Order: sequence, then structure tokens, then C-alpha cells
Amino acid sequence: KDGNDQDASVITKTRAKTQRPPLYKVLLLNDDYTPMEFVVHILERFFGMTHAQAFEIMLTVHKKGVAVVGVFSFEVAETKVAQVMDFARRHQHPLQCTMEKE
Ligand code: TYC
Repeated sequence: KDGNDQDASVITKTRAKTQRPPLYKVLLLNDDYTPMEFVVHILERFFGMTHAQAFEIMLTVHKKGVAVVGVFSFEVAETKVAQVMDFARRHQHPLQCTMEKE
């Protein structure tokens, strides 16, 4: 034997890192005109919140200006934003909803 066992002593394992899809925060923005109860209704209807949860998040947006109302895959976030914006527009409220990569 030539005594060269260097290569045999090094074991390299490759392990694929788990791929996670990027997540998107859906944000609700405050304004001076949209009625509080309308915002509560949106949070119940499109985000599956209880009345109490919805009221709490609505108040957070009212006081702080913005709040995260949920975190979703790109497609689901896009759909939620479109549903909220369409519902607000149909009721002639200036409510704004946006999404942002987490
Ligand atoms: N600021 C509004 C009001 O006083 C209520 C409101 C809350 C509006 C949350 C938008 O995303 C919002 N009627």
C-alpha cells in the first residue's frame, strides 16, 4: 500500500436543505372614513376571526395605523388582498389592504 489514506478518511455527505415557500404578510391600513364595524366584518368574513379577535385587530389598526392580519402563501395572500379591496370598493369605503414578503 502507498500509505495515502487521506481521501478515505474524509466523508462528505450532501443533504438537501428543506425548501420552504416564501410567506407573505397581509396588512390592513387605517383610514379616517371606513366604519369600525365594516372592518370587523371583513376580518370575520375573509380571515376567519371571531368577533372578539376581529374587534381587537381592528382597534390595533385604528390606533397604530397598520397591523398584520395574517401570513399566507403568495397565492392565498393575493386572493385575500383582492377580496378585501373589492369588498371595500363595492361598499365605497377607502379601506386599504396590502401584502409584503415576510
Ligand atoms: N379609523 C376608522 C374609524 O375611526 C376605523 C378603521 C379601523 C379604519 C381599521 C380602517 O383598517 C382600518 N372609523
